[in-house]
Amino acid sequence: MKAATTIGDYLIQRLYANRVRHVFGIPGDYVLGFYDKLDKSALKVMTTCDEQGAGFAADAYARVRGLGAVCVTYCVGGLKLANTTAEAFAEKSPVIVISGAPGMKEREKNPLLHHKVREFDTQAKVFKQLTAASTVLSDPQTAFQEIDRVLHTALRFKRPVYVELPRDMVDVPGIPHHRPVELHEKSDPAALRAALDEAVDMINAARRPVILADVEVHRFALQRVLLQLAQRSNIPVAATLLGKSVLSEQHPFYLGVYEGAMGREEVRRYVESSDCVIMLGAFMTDINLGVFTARLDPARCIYATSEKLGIRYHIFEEVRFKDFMRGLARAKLRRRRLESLPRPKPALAFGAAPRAGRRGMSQQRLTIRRLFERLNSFLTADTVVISDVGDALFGAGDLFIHRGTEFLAPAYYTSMGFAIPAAVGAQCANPKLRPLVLVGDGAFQMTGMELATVARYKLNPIVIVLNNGGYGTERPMQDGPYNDVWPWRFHRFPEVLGAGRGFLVETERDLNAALVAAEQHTEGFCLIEAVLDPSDRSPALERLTERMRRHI
Ligand SMILES: Cc1ncc(C[n+]2csc(CCOP(=O)(O)OP(=O)(O)O)c2C)c(N)n1
Ligand SMILES: [Mg+2]
Repeated sequence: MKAATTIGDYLIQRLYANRVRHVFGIPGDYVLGFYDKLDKSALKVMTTCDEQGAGFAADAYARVRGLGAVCVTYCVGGLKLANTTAEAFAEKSPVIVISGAPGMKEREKNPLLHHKVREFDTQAKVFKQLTAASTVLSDPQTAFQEIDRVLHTALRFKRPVYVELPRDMVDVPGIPHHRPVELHEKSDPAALRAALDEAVDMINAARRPVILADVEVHRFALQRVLLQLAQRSNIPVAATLLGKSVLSEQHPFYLGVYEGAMGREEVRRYVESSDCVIMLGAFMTDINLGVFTARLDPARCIYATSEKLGIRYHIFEEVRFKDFMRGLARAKLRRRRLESLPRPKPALAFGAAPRAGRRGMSQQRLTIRRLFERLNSFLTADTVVISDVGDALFGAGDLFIHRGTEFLAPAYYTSMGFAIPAAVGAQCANPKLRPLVLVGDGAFQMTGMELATVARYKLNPIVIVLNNGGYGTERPMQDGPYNDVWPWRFHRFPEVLGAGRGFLVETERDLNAALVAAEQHTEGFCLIEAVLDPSDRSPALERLTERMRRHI
């Protein structure tokens, strides 16, 4: 007779059934039993240096693969995931946060067990605030249903969920013959039809409609549908910074990144002067839309997300984002004449091809503008660009993402420390991708030790540390000694780790040599320390600072 499925086994089965193959985290006694199960399962445990690293890795994994998982011990580990879970919530990344906890029997007389904060449920209460659904698997009668419920929520809303697993429940069987509930959510057909009719009328009557594509197009894997919609109608597409790379930036109808005041002026003007902005999967956030400088009038907008569908001032209930987008892509939209658009031109100032000769390179000291110009010609379809917060993010807005190149960044929540652990997650999620990590010296200090995780699991990202001697982004707003950072010798990290290759880059020529070498060194990671002047800034940060100054 087949042994009954335990709660721990069921959780693992459901993760596997939803394409999860890696679980990031650090063990502890409250979760050791479950770690043993994970170790014996088809899932691979990825031990990181710090729980925050595990959280960021799981977030990036979820962004690339559709679902991610992190597993830690009670409070000392779990509470370190508060920040990464907040980010996953804010930026719509479906991460399953699994935490071990004291057993239900141990809790009976409310003893002072180690790692406990105030009450046994303190951590669960914290995560209730940070997730779309949470559960404590304390009852074998409901445990399987609870696992189904939270997973369903994560997949439906692309948000993180919390699963607490008391250590004495891991091996307890759940109810027999349970069948997992599959996710099949349908729109109300009449509401969908009415919404599509109204949207099509509005778009067809518009003089110059424009699509603004954001993060949910990516999260719901609707990139092809977006492409079809744009190709059938010839309506131009702008992306937000969070949604960057939803569409190849080489398409004739691609406009560029729309970021309000931060973005290029011609993109801003085009979007804001349109009489019909079709916002697909968009977030009305400040950084994403350029720190409150975006001017979009709801009367001219179609606003479709997984949570809300609004057409002008009408709100439609029971219409799924996927169905709406698919419906639009198939609808009778007027096919327009393709205008010549103010498209970004990829800067090839370093020579026409990535490995082209030495034309244009010099002993000039490297600037951030030239760094990004050179990177434009370095990207391939197998690159995933991962930007940390700082000029690594602002500068990357102007990068010219090729067909299939992915772009990951905490462009809304903007927590420093994302990029290096995210490289671990992204490469596990899709081993064909080689991450190109852009990280400031300040952000590197926070999670740079996850390079040890990179080394341990033989991953091979190319990490570029933008070393400008401190918190460069903050200097134009307000400067002081608090913005300085200790001058680490970043390029010597590989020596300390006994893995990878380091490069010190001070001139344009150094950069080119380092990139060519890094491209060839695929056996391990490469760390390129790019020395920049503390007062140097990317054109995007320059634009933002300039326009903010005018607004203050
Ligand atoms: C976790 C976290 N702490 C603080 C901040 C505030 N902050 C935003 S940008 C920045 C400076 C980033 O410095 P660095 O990584 O060196 O990049 P740079 O601005 O120099 O390009 C700081 C401290 C933040 N966004 N996230
Ligand atoms: Mg810096």
